Amino acid sequence: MSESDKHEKILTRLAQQHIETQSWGYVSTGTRFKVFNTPGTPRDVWEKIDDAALVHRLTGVAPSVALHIPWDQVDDYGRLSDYAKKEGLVIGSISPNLFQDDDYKFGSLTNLDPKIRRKAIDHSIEVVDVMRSVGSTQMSMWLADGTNYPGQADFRRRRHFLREGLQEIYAALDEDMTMVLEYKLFEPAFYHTDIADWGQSLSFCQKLGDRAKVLVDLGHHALGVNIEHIVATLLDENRLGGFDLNGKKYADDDLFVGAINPYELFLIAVELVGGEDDADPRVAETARNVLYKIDQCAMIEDKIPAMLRSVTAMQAAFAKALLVDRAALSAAQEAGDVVTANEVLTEAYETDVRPLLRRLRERQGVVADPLGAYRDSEDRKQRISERVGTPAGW
Ligand code: PSV
Ligand code: MN
Repeated sequence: MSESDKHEKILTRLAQQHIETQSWGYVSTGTRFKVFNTPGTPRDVWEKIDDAALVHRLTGVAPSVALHIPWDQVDDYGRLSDYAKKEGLVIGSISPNLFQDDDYKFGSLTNLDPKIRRKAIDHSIEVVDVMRSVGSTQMSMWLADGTNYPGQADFRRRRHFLREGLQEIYAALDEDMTMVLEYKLFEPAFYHTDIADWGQSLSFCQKLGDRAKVLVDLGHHALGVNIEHIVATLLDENRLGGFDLNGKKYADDDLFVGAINPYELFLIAVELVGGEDDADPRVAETARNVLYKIDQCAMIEDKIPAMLRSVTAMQAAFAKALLVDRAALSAAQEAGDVVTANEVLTEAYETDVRPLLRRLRERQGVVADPLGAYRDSEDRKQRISERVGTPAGW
């Protein structure tokens, strides 16, 4: 294939990229020590939609926004969905919230009290109704459930409650809806988390049904864990449902994407691109249907610029992964030539893909430099001057 044909193929794939931004990435959040505000922060869900729409207008690849209920609760979800559509967006995945109620101190779906378990199930089923009203087909489920001390609870008993609860919620989904089930190593619980890793999530998904898949949050692993290997394994099991994209230095620090370890992001993209072209149609289909959702929280940074950085970092990671010379990689692997195999990867990683992305944006009719365009924009000035009053948070 000639260089220009190769670039054409890459541009076609990049034009199909779909990165979902999340409503709570536009609001003021922080640490348990302090929440700092930044000027221009949305005050309600409508303004969060405005910001997500702006990110899509600037990048051309972020046409959906994820919601979290009750953070984004409204009286009329039809109106919310129409509003998003008018702004050029659709509502993407929706998350129930099973972690911010006093009743959940000792767990939600794993709570010993059947009334509390019922409440958690009912809330999640209400979220299915919200999904129907806005045309969302993905429930993104994360549980904060866990314990802080050895002896605090019976692991297996909690696991049984959890399975029953998830089964009831899964059964409430329509045929065209899926559940993506997130895992997290620790926090807010420190001794054990009920779904602590990908294997535990996978085992629940296998019990639920084909429409339950694992969600990988890039911040939810111990340091040094090989996330690209997890991605490959889940692809192979046809159970990779999606990502919560962010950057992390230590744990769930929710920094913007690619800020800390862009090489890791690239290696993950290499697995995904490889999966999309896999000879096994089930693997290829799984890879093509992956949800790419951002899950970052701005603690000190301006939210829209941080979101633009994340979206463009994902574009760059994919562009580089698409540049990998797969034939040369296989040949080096076959020959046991580890140095060349690694060189093939770094060759792609070190390529400057900015000219390619500028060409892509030109074709998509968006600005060449989304972040630069936002910095100088009326949109930014207007947000800062008009959005006075209490910013939205959690
Ligand atoms: C939990 O840390 C988590 O990653 C889940 O995805 C929540 O929905 C989200 O963060 C809240 O920011
Ligand atoms: Mn997450």
